[in-house]
Amino acid sequence: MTGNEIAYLLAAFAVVGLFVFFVRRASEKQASARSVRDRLREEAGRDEDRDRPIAEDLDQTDQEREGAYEEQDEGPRPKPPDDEDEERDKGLPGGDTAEVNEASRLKHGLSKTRGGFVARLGRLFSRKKIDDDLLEELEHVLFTADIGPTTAQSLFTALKDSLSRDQLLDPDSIWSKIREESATILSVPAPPLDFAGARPFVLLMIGVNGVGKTTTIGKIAAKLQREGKKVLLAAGDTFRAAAVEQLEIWGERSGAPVVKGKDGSDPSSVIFDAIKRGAADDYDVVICDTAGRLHTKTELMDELKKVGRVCDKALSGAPHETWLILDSTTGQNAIQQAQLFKEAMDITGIVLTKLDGTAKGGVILGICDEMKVPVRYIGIGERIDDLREFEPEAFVAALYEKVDEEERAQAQS
Ligand SMILES: Nc1nc2c(ncn2[C@@H]2O[C@H](COP(=O)(O)OP(=O)(O)O)[C@@H](O)[C@H]2O)c(=O)[nH]1
Ligand SMILES: [Mg+2]
Repeated sequence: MTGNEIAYLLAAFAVVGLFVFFVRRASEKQASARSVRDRLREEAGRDEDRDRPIAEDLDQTDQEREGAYEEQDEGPRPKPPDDEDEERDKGLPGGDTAEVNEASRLKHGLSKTRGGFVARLGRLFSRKKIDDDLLEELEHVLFTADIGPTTAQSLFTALKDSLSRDQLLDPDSIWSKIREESATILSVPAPPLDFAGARPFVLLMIGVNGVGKTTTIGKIAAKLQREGKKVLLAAGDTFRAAAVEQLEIWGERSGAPVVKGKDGSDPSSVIFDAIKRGAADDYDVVICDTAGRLHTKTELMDELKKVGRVCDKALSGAPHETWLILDSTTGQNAIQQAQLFKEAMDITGIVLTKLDGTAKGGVILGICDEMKVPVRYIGIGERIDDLREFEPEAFVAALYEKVDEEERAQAQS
């Protein structure tokens, strides 16, 4: 081969090499643009449901409301059981396995919340140098978390007041104090739940539309039926035809019959009939669904108060428990809702739903701290067994479980 030929060959290689290089760079750029777009789209989705104030929820114009109902009338449907469900419904094998599994499912359910303010705390404490600035940053993290300013303040004051100066420079001391204080806040004193305390035991479920009332009723009915209790459901959300249908689907799944009225009938009369039937047919528990939105906020509250009075008329002492259902994805708006409902109703328990789908689960601290009403159950998914009795210690353990790399990355992004 002559020198010229070698030179041509090298030049040809260089051209091919350059071509390949540019093609690869172009495709990498496209991929990264796509992932940024995906992320932005995801974030936009999250933004949409962020902090929709209850006033807006309850004071919509008729037109807006109808639009919302049309959407809802297609209706959330209970998830059909899948193989995993069937496995779970049959119960888990050994005691230990069940416990481990339970803890890991709770941990999994709370992973998004851990990716939120807990991961931010974790990052704060993973720094090599701990100094006075840390306190300031800690205060900032707490105040921008979804626990609400009142609770952030009380947590922060508790840390400053109870830890020595040395301890305040030690991440482990601060970390364990935060856990301890959180457990104290979450352990709202409450009498044990006793469904056998009345017959039938009347459980009234209230809360704004879409928070998960009907779903939670289905999950609780299934749980009680599994425990051998006879459960009757009252379709008290007579404002929307789809709401009755949705409750009926849950009734079929859990094996609990549903008492319903004619379209648009008075919710109180449906609930009255259900309680009377519950007593006559020897049911253990009657769970009452209610509407989450009427024409105005005042009307809704008046309606709920009336439902309460009618329960007592049907069976003296009823409702035996009134639970407010709150959607954790609405963050601090859930605290506002709780305050509003508490003014009208004697709330004896809270169910916090959708903890699986949000980084705002820290709001549970604010709810317990400000309401002093016990959280009875938490919802960690849409399936029939995605409901957990709320145990403060287990919750704190799962919430402050060491934040792993993946979650930290999620929090940083
Ligand atoms: N991811 C998740 N979704 C839930 C949970 N609880 C309820 N949902 C969903 O929230 C939506 C509204 O629930 P629904 O029971 O109709 O609310 P209601 O209007 O208060 O009766 C439905 O799509 C449910 O599947 C939960 O714990 N986790
Ligand atoms: Mg409903």
